Formats: sequence, C-alpha cells, structure tokens
Amino acid sequence: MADSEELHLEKHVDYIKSLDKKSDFDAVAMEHLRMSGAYWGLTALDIMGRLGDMNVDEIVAWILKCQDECGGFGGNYQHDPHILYTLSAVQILCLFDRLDAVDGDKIAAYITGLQNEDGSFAGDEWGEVDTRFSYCAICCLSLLKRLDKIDLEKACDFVARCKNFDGGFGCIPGGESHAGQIFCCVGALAIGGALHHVDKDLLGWWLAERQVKSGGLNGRPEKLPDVCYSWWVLASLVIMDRVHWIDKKKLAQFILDCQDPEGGGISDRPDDAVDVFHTYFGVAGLSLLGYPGLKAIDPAYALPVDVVDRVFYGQKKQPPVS
Ligand code: GRG
Repeated sequence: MADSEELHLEKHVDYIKSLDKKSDFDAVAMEHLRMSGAYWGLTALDIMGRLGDMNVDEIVAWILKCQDECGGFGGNYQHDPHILYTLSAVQILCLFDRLDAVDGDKIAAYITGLQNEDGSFAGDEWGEVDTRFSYCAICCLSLLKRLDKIDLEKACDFVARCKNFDGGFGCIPGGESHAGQIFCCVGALAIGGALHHVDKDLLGWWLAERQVKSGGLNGRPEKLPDVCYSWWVLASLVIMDRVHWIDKKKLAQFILDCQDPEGGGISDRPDDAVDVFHTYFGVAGLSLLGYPGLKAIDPAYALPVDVVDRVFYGQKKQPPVS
C-alpha cells in the first residue's frame, strides 16, 4: 500500500459507493452508527466532486425514518436518538440542500433539552457529558440557525473550563488533552464566537508536536500516528491560523501512503485495513492541505465550504471539480 504518489480518487469513490451494498462484518459493526457512517462517506464523495451520483430522495427518506418523536435522530432506523447522530443527520441534509425536509424547531427543542445547568450537554437521555456533545449541539443549532435556543455563553464557558495547562482540552474539566476533544472544543468555540478562550500559541505548539517522523499526526504524546488526526489536529490548526507550524508536505505523503490503490479507501496507518471513517478523514485532511482536485472543506462545520456558504448565505453550489 505504501509510497502512493497521488490520490486514487476514482478508487475511493467506488469504495465508498460499494459500502451500502455490503453485508459483511464491517456492515454489521457499523449498523448502530450508520448515520455517522453515511455522513463520512457522503461528505468524502462531495469533497471529491461525486455527490451527484447518489440517490438523494432515498437517502433523505431513510434519514427521516431515523428521527424519533422527541426530535433527535438515531444511528439507524428504530435506534435510540443521540446528539451525535442528530448532528450527522443535519449535516447530510445540508449536503443535499434538504434542510426543508425537517422541522428545525423540533430538532432544536431536543438539543436544548440536553443542556445542563453548568452549560454542558448530555449526549442523550442517559446523561453522559462530554465536550463532543457541546460541539454537536453548537454546530447543529448553528446550521439550523437556532443558536439562540440554548445558553450559548454558558455552553462556551463550560468548554473553556475543560482547558488544560498545556493549552489542550479534554472531555470534561480535568480530562486529559486529546486532539479529538481539542477539535470539538476549538470548533465549538469558533462557531460560538468565543475563540478568545483558546491560547493559540500554546495549543498551536502542542498540536504541532503531534507530527511524528513518518509525517503522520498522533492524538496525544507517545501515541501512534493515525490518519484521522489529519482532521482533528489539522482542522484545529487551520481555525487557529497555525497550520504552517507543521510539515504539510510530509503529512500529505503520510495520508497518500495509507491508501489502498487497488481496492480504494484509506486506513489509519500504511498497510492496515481501510474503512470509511479513515477514508473520510484522509480525504478531508488532504482538502485542508489544499490538495488539487478536491473541494475546500470548512474546518469548524466539517462540511464543504460551498455547502456552508449555501446554508448561511443561500449561495449556489460550486461547479463540480474536474
Ligand atoms: C462532525 C467531524 C465531526 C465530528 C463530530 C464525534 C465528534 C464530533 C468528535 C469526535 C472527536 C474524537 C474524540 C475523536 C477521536 C477519535 C479517536 C481516534 C479516538 C481514539 O482514542 P484512543 O485513545 O486513541 O483509542 P489514541 O490515538 O490516543 O491511541
């Protein structure tokens, strides 16, 4: 798998399109989080200029079937609602310009009901708190243009309380800094207009330190590199305007080395098995790096820039990339 010179775009498109027809172990393992799997695959296709190949009505009908009476969405049909899948559902509807298919007030009411007194968010009715859910709440309500339905200041203050001495952020106050949580916190604060809580130089240094010899990025000290951190770390650096603090060329090469040039798809590290999660974050990372032929992706909303522009300014879709 190693030493690929270029992005095998057509192979990745075919790989993603084939996933829906599979009934192997991966499909079973993915069943409970199919909504997020669909978001990863479809966003990757859009970045590669191939979303038009999909059957929009069929996908939108399936998304609507996954909505619970309370307004939240499950990871699949007849699964319990969760804020993670609610964000994925809304993001997919944005990709297809089909937000009109849902009742935004109902979804917003579900999310508002998950906010706690201290500003944090539970992921679902069972009450687990995590800064991932703060990001989901803020990102989703922003896309629905209903950020006024929560106490945004308290929400951002809670995220700020999860900041550590190294500039990073964890799941809850006092939780270890981890690049995945850092993306959630920096993204939430960026969308919430509260980036002043971020120490950009200190956190920029910590994130730049995540690059290892191979060019790949890890998620915290002493850990192995993984293609998904090409999103979590890089998107945070882009938001903070510190992306020039890493070796971009070496990172792009690491991602390309994780491709399966025959079967398509991208893995966590060279020569590992591919999956849709790493395929999406690999392609998204390359987009952030300005790789030719890919649409630009917004580092805070994790959606193509033209999709975000259309949501907020009603702009027309970008012509497909050739
Ligand atoms: C819309 C992009 C987007 C995200 C939605 C779900 C979510 C919000 C964010 C998840 C952030 C997160 C915690 C990512 C990390 C995922 C990951 C690879 C966890 C692995 O953790 P460990 O401890 O791995 O197993 P390391 O790399 O530390 O060994």
